[in-house]
Amino acid sequence: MTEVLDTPATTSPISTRKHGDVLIVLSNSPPVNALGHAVREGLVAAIEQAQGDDSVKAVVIACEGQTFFAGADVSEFGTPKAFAQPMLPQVVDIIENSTKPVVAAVHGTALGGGCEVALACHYRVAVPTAKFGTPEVKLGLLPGAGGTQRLPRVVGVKKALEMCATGNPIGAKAAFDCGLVDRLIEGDLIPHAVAYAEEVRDVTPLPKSSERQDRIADTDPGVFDAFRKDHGRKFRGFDAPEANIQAVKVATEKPYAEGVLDERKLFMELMSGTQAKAQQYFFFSERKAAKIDGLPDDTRPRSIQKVGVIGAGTMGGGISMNFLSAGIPVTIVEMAQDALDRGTGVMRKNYEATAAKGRMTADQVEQAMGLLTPKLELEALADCDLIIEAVYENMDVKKEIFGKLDTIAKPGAILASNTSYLNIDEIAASTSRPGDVVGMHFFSPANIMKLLEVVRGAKTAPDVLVTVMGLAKKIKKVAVVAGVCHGFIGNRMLMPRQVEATKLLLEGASPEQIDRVHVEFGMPMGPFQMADLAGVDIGWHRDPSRIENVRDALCAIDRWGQKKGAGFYDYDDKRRPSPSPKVQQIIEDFAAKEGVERREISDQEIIERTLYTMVNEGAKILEEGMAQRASDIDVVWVYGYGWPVYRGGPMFWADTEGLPKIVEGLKRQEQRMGSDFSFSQLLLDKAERGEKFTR
Ligand code: 3H9
Repeated sequence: MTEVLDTPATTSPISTRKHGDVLIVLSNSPPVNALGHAVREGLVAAIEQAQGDDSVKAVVIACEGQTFFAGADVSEFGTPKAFAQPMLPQVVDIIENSTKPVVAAVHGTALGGGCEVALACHYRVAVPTAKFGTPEVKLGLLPGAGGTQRLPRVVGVKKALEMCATGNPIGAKAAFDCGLVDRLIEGDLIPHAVAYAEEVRDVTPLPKSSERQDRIADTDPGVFDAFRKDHGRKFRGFDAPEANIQAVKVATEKPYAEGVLDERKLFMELMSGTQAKAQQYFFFSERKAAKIDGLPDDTRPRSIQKVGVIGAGTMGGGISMNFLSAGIPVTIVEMAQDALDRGTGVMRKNYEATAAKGRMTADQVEQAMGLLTPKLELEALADCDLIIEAVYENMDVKKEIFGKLDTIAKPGAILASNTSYLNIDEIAASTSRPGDVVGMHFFSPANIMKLLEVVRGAKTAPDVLVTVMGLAKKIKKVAVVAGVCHGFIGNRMLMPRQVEATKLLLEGASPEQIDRVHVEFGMPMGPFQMADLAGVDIGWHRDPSRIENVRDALCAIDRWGQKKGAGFYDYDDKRRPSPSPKVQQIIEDFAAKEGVERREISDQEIIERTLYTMVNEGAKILEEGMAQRASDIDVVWVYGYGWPVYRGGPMFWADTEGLPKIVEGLKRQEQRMGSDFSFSQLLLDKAERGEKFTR
């Protein structure tokens, strides 16, 4: 059969060619075939071409490169291009109204608008590795090109709710099982899609997703509330999940033509809100974080085939699991056999728990554990390409370990410390190769938390940085580069919050009030709930007779937090907290001893002294060059501490509040905060000049 090139690919990202009587419409718009204006225009032109050509009996839409359309072009949002005709809702209608059958041939990720294009096609075929999803909710949106109306009509209400309101994609096999995919293709996608198009080209009437009723007829109206109830915790504070639920519900109540109008209205409401702006900002921030400014262009990563981890405690074990799960062998070293056994036992247990939840097979557990070599001597790390030290926070101990590693590690091996506060340059100075030393600060539980702070020492070599950033992506972490300062980005910003929260207790606020303000703001927990979870005794001097603050007083009477059933709160046997009169008394006694006058504290004061101070610290981090950009700070706080992504992160939030307002609030509290506080000049300057931290 002959193939005739009708449109040269150079003039448009969309090209067409004929294979017999099937018109193949190909998109080539790297990196992810986002549905920007040129792509939309090209698609419409291609459908018109098929309509106008009697020799074309069917159409296949496919994409080149890594993926089928991964959605609307998010970088167009907020620009005139987003509204340039044809807009996506029109494009999908034009596809569905084609009088010739259109087959979507899907590989990679058909996401958002891409999934909507596929839904508008009369048929969908996919390779087994393809994924389908409507992740708009993660951008603070809903599928706005008929997706909320077509999807339930194709896959049923429950599946559509799950996909739209959580944004999680499904695999091709699941998509086939729920009716989203008509055929799974083994082998070359486009020839098989063409063959499929030839099979179905005479079928009448054309199946249109928008006209189907079978999957939504007799929907139990209770399904929506049940879904809300199941996901209430996860959706707390977010606007978009509820709008997605409402839009899917409309599909069950109104004809398609009316449903899409409701969908449009809900979409536009979300789009004009601050949450969508914050979430879209965050999407790009996360990707920007991977980019390191100012490195030589020819910097190439080192090869990492084998990793060593020193310390089989909670951190060392969690860190190791990241590499094992990614198929990278790990040698883990502990000082004593029982600690080594305990550590590896915990790792196995964690994997087995994941398998029990169906997220891993028993074989995968064995595969991962099979890549682990437990050892008792540092010399076993001699052949590792990267060695991560994860022992307790003590500079002398770390220096001793790095001194030894210097004599053991092979030339070119990267030596990393998981320290969460300590000076990487000082650690590096205990070796003869400071260029190979870097900080890799994982967050606990290290096998789960996505954030990795990569601490760049004064002498860290560019290729070491590039290697670690690349490796982070491989182990599914989001890495952010930080400079050497006490606590780096995340923990450094936690400090002023902690200092002011503790002072507020003495001045009259309760742990419950301070925690409530943070939770209402959208944090997963407040500072005292966090202290109880992590352990009130962290950093405690362990001398019960030395009581210098409320924390010491709690530790001295065994109130170490959840693990002891008591901390800032009392806990029942199901770890449910309740306010503690005893703690209240300790706080009041302390206030009296320190001569602190107690008064009513407003929620606004708590915000100003605990959140505005964090913004101020973030500004100091920026002006000292300890973070590359404000958005990196936001990535740290969203992924490391659960800052609500719908507020973008502390720096984006400060911008939305308005920097003059932040400065005004801090000035109001300046006197109360005393010598613990000093203004960031950058914050003052930006507020004065009417500038923002983020774009
Ligand atoms: C939507 O569709 C709305 C409609 O319902 C209604 C409209 C009316 N746009 O992530 P990566 C860029 S909303 C623009 O590193 P991976 C990304 O910034 C959209 N750019 O690759 C990066 O650029 P750079 C719904 C996009 O392989 C580069 O591509 N769709 C878009 O790890 C590589 O990205 C989504 O939410 C986009 N849509 O993952 C899907 N997507 O190199 C969002 C990516 O300059 N995208 N870029 O930093 C993803 O989930 C992942 O990018 C994907 C690839 C899984 C596709």
